[in-house]
Amino acid sequence: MSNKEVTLSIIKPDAVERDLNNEIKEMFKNKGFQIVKEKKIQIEKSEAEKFYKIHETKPFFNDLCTYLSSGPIVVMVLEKENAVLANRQLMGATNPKDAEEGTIRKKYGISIDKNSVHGSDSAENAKIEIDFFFKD
Ligand code: IDP
Ligand code: MG
Repeated sequence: MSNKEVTLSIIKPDAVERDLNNEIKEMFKNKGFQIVKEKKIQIEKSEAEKFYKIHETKPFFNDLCTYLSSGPIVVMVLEKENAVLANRQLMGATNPKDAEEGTIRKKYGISIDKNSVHGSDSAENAKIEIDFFFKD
């Protein structure tokens, strides 16, 4: 049965800063993702805190929010069969050191905090995250 899904992807500041937008978008397209919405923005730290609220008790929360708001990001809605899982697989492990060959984080990630991309971790969170950035 077909399960066309959408998921939220973010190209994080470390990758935008290195001009990797097009390379990363090509990796999505080559895997059959359609980029159905896209915008380049910079967010306030307070918005990053809302976006990453699920991590608010983690020791890295403050640095994470400072980082996500430190420069331009590219926010995208990706569509494909089983997009949430397919995107997590293409992204690779959170720590680029653990990411497999062929993944975005293996190729471009610098460190666990500067790991180049964000991707929703469930269909439910994808909806929340897409609304967060694209609700008019
Ligand atoms: P994910 O991005 O692979 O879904 P999460 O566990 O949701 O990983 O963490 C969100 C982000 O927080 C990660 O992408 C990474 O940038 C950062 N992060 C996660 N764990 C650590 C850590 O132990 N130290 C520093 N930053 C971390
Ligand atoms: Mg996550």
